[in-house]
Amino acid sequence: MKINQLNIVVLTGAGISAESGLRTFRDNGGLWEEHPVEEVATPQAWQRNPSMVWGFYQSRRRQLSEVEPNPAHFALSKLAEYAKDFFLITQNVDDLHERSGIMDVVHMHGQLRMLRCELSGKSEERMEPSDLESDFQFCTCCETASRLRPDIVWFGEQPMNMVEIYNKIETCDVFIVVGSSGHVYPAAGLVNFAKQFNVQTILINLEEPLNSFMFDETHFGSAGKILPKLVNEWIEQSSLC
Ligand code: BV8
Repeated sequence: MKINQLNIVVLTGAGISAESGLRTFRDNGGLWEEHPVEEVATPQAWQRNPSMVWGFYQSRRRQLSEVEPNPAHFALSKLAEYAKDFFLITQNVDDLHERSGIMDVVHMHGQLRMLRCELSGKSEERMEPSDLESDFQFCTCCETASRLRPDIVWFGEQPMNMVEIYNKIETCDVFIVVGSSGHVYPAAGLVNFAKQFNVQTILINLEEPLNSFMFDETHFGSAGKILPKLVNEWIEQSSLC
């Protein structure tokens, strides 16, 4: 089938941002090695030691201005131009997909650029220099300003936009996963869900992830090299037939 006749859903993980210089979580030297999940990525950690959690996220928020999208991000924004329908889900909390030109990105685990009011639950973009200091930041939505938390889905919290995600996967033709170890649910289970609806499933990953057996087609290597080549091949094949 031609690309312009395909409904494509893509799920990305930390691996697609690795070549931009953002650390992944579970590779050697990954984020969780230095900062155990229980200490920085659970609601209990935030209650127990908010300064440690806040420092962990502020340093990652500050790093956003030091990195750029890589060829893998740009390959996906090119694919989005050719597909009949293109829906991008990311587990990543960085903004590299947006900065590579993809307009609608579904961040199922939240976003570093946003902070969330602990009282109202409202999220606001807070990336001015003063927002990135080590002090806690306070909301603009409450009469008495309340402390803001990272607008991130921590372990034990419900991922965002799941209804839309399941609906899009159920009705798509191709489900592509890029740069994810298949550790974290429900994200890692989305390929299983896709298989129930006879969706063609494709994996691009540096190493074999936990759920690689679920995929119809697998490509192992760096996404920055594989994705641009694959996308160009798909576009050429489409123009030939
Ligand atoms: C929830 C925010 C329920 C933090 C993150 C079964 C069903 C449902 C839940 C569970 C379940 N079993 C267990 C659970 C609980 C838990 C879970 O999955 N635990 C795991 C560890 C066992 N899940 C949850 O708690 C989720 N919540 O289920 O809630 C609920 C329902 C209703 C109401 C209330 C609650 C929430 C999970 C979200 C947690 N937050 N992130 C932050 O980012 O600071 S998860 C964290 O892991 C990151 O978001 C990350 O994206 C995600 C997945 O990691 P990956 O992206 O895959 O990254 P990783 O480093 O692991 O792998 C990188 C891969 O890239 C590697 O394979 C590597 O080879 C590859 N790679 C490297 N370089 C390259 C490359 N590939 C290509 N090119 C390269 N250059």
